[in-house]
Formats: sequence, structure tokens, C-alpha cells
Amino acid sequence: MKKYLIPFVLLFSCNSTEVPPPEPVYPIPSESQLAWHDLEYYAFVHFNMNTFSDMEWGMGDESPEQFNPTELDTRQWAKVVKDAGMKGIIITAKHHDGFCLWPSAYTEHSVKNSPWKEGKGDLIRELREACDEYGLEMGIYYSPWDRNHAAYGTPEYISYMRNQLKELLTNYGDIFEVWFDGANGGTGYYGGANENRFVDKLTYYDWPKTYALVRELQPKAVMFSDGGPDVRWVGNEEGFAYETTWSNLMRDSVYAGMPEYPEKYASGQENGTHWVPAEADVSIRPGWYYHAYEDHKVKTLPQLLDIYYNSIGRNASLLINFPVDRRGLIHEKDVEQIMKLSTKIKEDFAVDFVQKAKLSASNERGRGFEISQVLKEDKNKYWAAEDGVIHNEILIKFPQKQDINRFLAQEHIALGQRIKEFTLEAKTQNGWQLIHKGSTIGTKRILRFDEVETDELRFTILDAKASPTFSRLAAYLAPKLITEPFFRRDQSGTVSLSIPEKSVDIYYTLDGSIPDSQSNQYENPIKIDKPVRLNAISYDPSSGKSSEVFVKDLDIAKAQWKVIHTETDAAKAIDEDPSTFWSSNNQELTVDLGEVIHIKGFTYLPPQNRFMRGVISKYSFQSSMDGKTWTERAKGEFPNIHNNPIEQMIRFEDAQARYVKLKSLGTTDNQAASFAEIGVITID
Ligand code: FUL
Repeated sequence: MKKYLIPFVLLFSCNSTEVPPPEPVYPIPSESQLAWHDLEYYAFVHFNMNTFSDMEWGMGDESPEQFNPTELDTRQWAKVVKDAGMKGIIITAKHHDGFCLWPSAYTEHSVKNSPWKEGKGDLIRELREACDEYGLEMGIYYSPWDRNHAAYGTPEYISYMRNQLKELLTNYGDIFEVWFDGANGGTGYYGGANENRFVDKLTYYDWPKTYALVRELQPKAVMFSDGGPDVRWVGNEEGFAYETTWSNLMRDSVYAGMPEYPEKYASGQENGTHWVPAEADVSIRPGWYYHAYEDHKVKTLPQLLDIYYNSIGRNASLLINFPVDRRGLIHEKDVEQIMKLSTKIKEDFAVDFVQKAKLSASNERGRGFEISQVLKEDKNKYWAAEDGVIHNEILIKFPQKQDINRFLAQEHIALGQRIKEFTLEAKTQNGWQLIHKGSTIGTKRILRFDEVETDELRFTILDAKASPTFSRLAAYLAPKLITEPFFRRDQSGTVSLSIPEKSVDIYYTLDGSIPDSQSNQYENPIKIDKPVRLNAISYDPSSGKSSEVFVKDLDIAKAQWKVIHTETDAAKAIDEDPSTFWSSNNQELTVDLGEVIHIKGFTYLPPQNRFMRGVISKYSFQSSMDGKTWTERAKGEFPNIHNNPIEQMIRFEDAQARYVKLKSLGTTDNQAASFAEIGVITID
């Protein structure tokens, strides 16, 4: 305790006089970036032509006639988003297929030629009204890449794009974020509708002029794009930021659209010259658009919670997508899941134990910057250390022993992001125990750890770019969440289910019904070689609580399958283990199914390691009865597979096959085609 006496004496003497705030550590956020940071959590809505064509990336040759929602209700979207605690909605005004959700004067490819409201509808206007009614911000997603427009690739298209931006940014009130999708372009691996119109996305769009236009029309909006300039992509479509996440970026040389960005720069740069904070975007389902076949693949609460803690809890904002369905509504299942997340967040952060604790800091700047400032709601009140005092210890003493498992810290980012290294320790009956050693904090950092019983926390800043600041410190006890069982199936079809907690049991069904504690209890691996739906839950007998239902549609087992390749590694493509893969130098994989099977489609899982190579973007799938004569069953593209490497399911006309072959016609990085897993579909 002695250690803290001297600073407190000093403090006492400083207290009577005003002290100036610390000097900013550049870069710092602009006014609009600060307002954007406050939003923290908002929604994406992917709803457009793809909803009706059942695609992720439409070709651009769809007919406006196809766009026909039956019960479209933007107020339902706004209510869900508001109830879920989100602060705004970004809408796909125009996606890569070029269809416009507003009656643009510059194209016929819009709602005005659709049956919806007999061509009189304007979805952007309806969303504006709904957002206003529910007190939400509205943002615009606009795809520069356009597979429909005849002039795409020429200067004429750039005028078209700017004219459309003028419509969107003048006629619909205040826009909080303009989201320019970076898909396709110079490094492009996809063409347009039946053509290859690659553009150099760095030069073609003449971004400086487009950015200036947006600034002029919506000075308060932030812009998200391949090149920033205000908000950057987090580097994946899984909704995860990195442990180390700087809001700083050398914006003039590093940008989200560069191929090496996800691997090298997605965590930002300590010495970055500009403030370009990370935004984590993720869909609540595997795809961005609605597909009925994903109705049982809506993310579970544990998955959503991981996303929340790994984005908002790691100095990023969170943009969760709802693939609005063909009715024009957020699907019931998606509503259910997002509300579970909202309830859980409220529970996790219900009581802040720091509010009742005694706080002390090894250094305080002086009056107005005391450590007690971190207890205040007002984000402009903050603790700060004296200039040059980097190493700081903050002690948080609880009135009694307390179980905690969450710790939250926020820097006063208006003066720049500073902290580089910190530790959190808890005093337990065995002395000080290290809970976490970390790097960045930024606008918000939330640490999740196993429950610890403690009466005192020690939060130490070990290194920082300048003397640190905190606008908030908090500690919580989040109720335990029972996670659904982990699933594995091997090549013989044997399914194993597991859960780390020994006291938790697993129950399952194979008849489509929802399991409970009266269903089959899982004890040993189960042999499943026929197509079936497996439903499973974890159940804690002591609390009577169960997890969400784990759902898995299983097709035939691969027990008889053999790869027709000499490399032994090739078998990794059919071993049912998503973490292993095989790279094929001749760009194809051939499998002997062991017997003649009636097939209706195939599945392809690209490599699942973070920076995967050889992801197939264009394919030909063939089958054969004798392994010599082949018939092509399907040919096409796997849209958006590079950024969102989920399992692809392609269906085709029924066929009899003994042998199947997946041939790559192009990978996203021109590397040897890689296969984590391929499978066949034998059921409807
Ligand atoms: C990607 C797009 O290609 C996807 O379709 C989706 O819109 C996602 C948010 O961004 O780049």
C-alpha cells in the first residue's frame, strides 16, 4: 500500500488547481468517426435481386420482374434492430448484379420495373421512414462493381455511379455510413454476366473524386471501402477482430483492398498515420442473402456471443447482417437468435462491480482526471496520468470477495489510441494471479476469462505510446452459457459428440424431433451411414438447463470412397476433417464412390485455415460410370468464396454415378486448387 501513498499526497496538492488535458497522440478520430464509434453495434440488411434469384452474387442478367416481395415491411426490420440494441441499418441499395432498390433516374434495372407496388415502390424511402420512426441511423451499401450496366469498365459508368450516389445521398436524409464494397476488380477472379470486364479498382473508380463527392453531400457520414478512408474492413467475414487491433493505419500505403491486407495489416498499425478503425462484418447465416436451405444454419447463441466479444470486445464495431427473406421480412429464426444475443448481453453486463469498489491509481494527472472518472457514464470524463508516466498501476478493491469473469476497459480515444501492453491480475487466496496479458485496448476491450474469486484487481499498463487515459473500467460476472455439443464424423460415418464439461450430458435424436433429457443419451460414437438429420443438445442436470439445438444434415457415409490419385495426401479431401486439405497440381480431384449412387448435387469445402490458398472460384463437376467417359453435371462459380469460405452446395439434375470429379477452372489466387472436403448430395 505504501507505494500508493506518495502519489496520493501529490494528488492532494494538485487537486486544488486545474490541470490541462493531455496533448493528443496523433492520429485522432474526426468528429464523425467519434460519433460512429459511439454506435458500436448496427445491422446490415442484404435484400435485393439475389433474394429472389437465390444467389449470393447475381449475374446482372436477372429480370426486374423477379423482384417481388409479398409482405415487405421495413418497420419490422427497424423494430428487430432496435429491440436487439443495435443503432442503425445499412441497406444494399445496389449489389454486384446492379439492381437498384430505389427508382433511379439513370437505369431501368430497378424497383420501378418490378411488380412490387406496381413499380411505384422506393425501398430506400421506406427504410428511411422506418429508421426515423425507431430512432435508428441509416447507411447505404453501394457496389461499385456492376455486372448489369453495359458501360461498366468505361468512364461512362463512373458518371453513372456518381449520379446514383447523388440520388442516394441527397434524397434520403442523413446517412451515417457509405459502404463501398471492394469485391472484384483488377486482381479479379470473377467476370460479369457471361463476360470478363476486369477493371483496375485502384485507378478505375477515381476514388479521390468519389470520396470528395460523398463528403460534400454527407459531411457527417463515414466511408467504408477498400481504401478506407474512414473505416476499414476487419479482414474476414467472420466478425472477428484481432487481439491486437489498432485504429491507426498508414492509409497512404496500406488499404483493405490489397491482397496481403488480411494477413499482414488487418490488426492496424501502431504507427499508422491516419485514424481508420476496424469494422467487423458478419452474417447471422452462412450466406449474406436469404436461402431457405440455410434456415437451420442461423448462428447459435454461443457463436453470436463469440462474435460480440471478439469484435466489440477487441476495438472494432460490429455489423451483423440479416438476409431478409422473400416475403421482405427478417426471418423468425434470425429474430429469435438476435434477441437471444441481446438478452445475454444484458445479463452479462448487468452489474458492474467496479462501481462499488475502491479505486486507486499509481499516478493521476490532477483535478478532473482522477481515477474516479472511470466510473462516470459521461465518455468525456476520464482518468489520465501525468505526461511521460507510462507505467501505471490501477488497484480495484471490492468491498468483499467477489466472483468475476469479465473485465472492460476503454481508452479516451478522442486523444488517440495509446496502450501497447497491459496485464490484469486478481488477488486470490494464493496471491496475485495473472488473468490476462494483452496489447491494445482502444475504444473498448472486454476480457473474458474463467470465473475467479477475488477481492482486488490490479490493472497494469506496461507500455504505451504516451501516458495512458481511461474513460471506463468495469468488471462483471456473466452467467454461464451451456454450449451445444461439438460434432465430428469420420469417413466410415461414425459420429462423435463431445462437450468439455464433465457434468454436462448430451442427448440426441435422428428423427427430426427436438431432443430433451428424455431422448437418447449420447454415450458412445454412433454409426450413421444413411442420410439423416441429427439434432443434439447439451444438458446440465444440476441446473436443468440445456443448450441450443445443434443441427446437422448428414448425407451418406464415405466409407467406400477412394481418391484416384497417387499422392496419399489426396485422401484428406474426403476424410470428413474440415481442418485438413489437399492441393492438387492438376487442378482436380477424382473420387471412386465404391458403388453406383444416385446423386443430386455436390458440396465443396475450401481450406478452412485463416489465410487459405487455392480456393476454387470457378468449377466444373463431372460424373462417370466407368471412370473413363465423363459427363459434366454442373459448371459455374462459387460466389464470394474467398472472403466467406463456407461450404458450397450445388444441386443438379439427378444422375447415376460411380465416379465423380471436381475440376477447378480458376482459383482466387491462381494457386493449385485446394480441397478441404468434397461430398455428394443424395437427398432433396
Ligand atoms: C462482400 C460481397 O461480395 C458480399 O456479397 C457481401 O455483400 C459482403 C458484405 O461483402 O464483399
